[in-house]
Amino acid sequence: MLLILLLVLSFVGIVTAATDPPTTAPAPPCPEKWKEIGSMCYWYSDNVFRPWSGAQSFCNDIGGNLAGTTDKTLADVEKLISSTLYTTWTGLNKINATNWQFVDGTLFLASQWSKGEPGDGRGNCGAIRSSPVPDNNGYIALGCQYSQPFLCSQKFASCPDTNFTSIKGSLTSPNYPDNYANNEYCIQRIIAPSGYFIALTFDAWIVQKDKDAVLIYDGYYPSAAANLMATITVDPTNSTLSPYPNSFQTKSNVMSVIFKSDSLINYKGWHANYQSFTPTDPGYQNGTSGTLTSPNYPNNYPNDVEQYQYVTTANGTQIQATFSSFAVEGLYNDYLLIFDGPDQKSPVIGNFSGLLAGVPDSVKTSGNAMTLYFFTNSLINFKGFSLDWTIV
Ligand SMILES: [Ca+2]
Ligand SMILES: [Ca+2]
Repeated sequence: MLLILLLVLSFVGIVTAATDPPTTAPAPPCPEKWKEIGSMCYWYSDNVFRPWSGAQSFCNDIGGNLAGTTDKTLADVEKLISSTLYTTWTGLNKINATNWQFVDGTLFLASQWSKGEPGDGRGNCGAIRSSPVPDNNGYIALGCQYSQPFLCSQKFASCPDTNFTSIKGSLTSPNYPDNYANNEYCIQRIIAPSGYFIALTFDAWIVQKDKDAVLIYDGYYPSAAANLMATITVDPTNSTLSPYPNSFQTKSNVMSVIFKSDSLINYKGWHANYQSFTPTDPGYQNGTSGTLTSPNYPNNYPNDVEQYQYVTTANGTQIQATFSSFAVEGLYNDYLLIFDGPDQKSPVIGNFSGLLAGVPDSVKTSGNAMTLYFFTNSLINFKGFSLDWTIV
């Protein structure tokens, strides 16, 4: 647990705000050149002709299937193909002696047949035609071997904007741990109380590299105040692969996380945990002696604190630190870490929680730098600590 925390903390603070202005236009639900009808995106092949199975392969290659329609979308789909004189392949095909089915799973209703269809022995694949004569509209049965223009469809992204207001929690890609869909565009916002910051840490990442991405903004997206912190397409949990840190920390009380997938190929997605906390700027001391305290000391420290304090003294000196007061919620719910060196990568010389009786009178560094890290969880606070240091 502590190791994970330390790994997380080691990344915090690396990220700097990018200067790219956020775009505020919502992304269209369908990819370019696909038309939105109902809850689906449709793509018409126009002058590309294929036999039915070749048409299905073509649709698969661009992220969809041969199209299905419902009674509600049929008329709009007919309009989409009204410029062609050809009947157009759809995903309809005969699966046994009496039943027809769309390849994308859409339920086919017999009311969509053109008058007199399907007829006997006309073929096992379903094409659609658009005619000025209403009786000739709709589906006809045709031999699957004929090369026809065709119509592909795919679901469009439909994850709703979601705001999270609890102090800690997790975010995932849609459907996680099942695969996300193509064409997703999801905005998830973490909104903490005023005065809080937010840290987000990924713990699972299987996303199509360079094609599907998570964008992290410091601030409310979309708004002019939102700063793009990162556009992640490479596994942030793999520090040897990824140019990104695995943990992102805002400097405001809102974080917006956008997930975008393109029109092809989807994976299991990602999972990340977030934690809101009271920001406490790091403290820096130098010279020959001083006093370090928890925030608000001698009043109780706040919940959700993460605070670093750094002491640096002259070369060749060591630092001896003596507790005059220590009252921190025990069992490491809240704790003070002391590092023997200039940062949190230095060896730990103390990890203290509880009351004064449980901590040593003093600790001593081996060199001229000491780092303190104070963490408090979201419940229960005490008076905190006061630590006098001096060079020796
Ligand atoms: Ca993709
Ligand atoms: Ca606490």
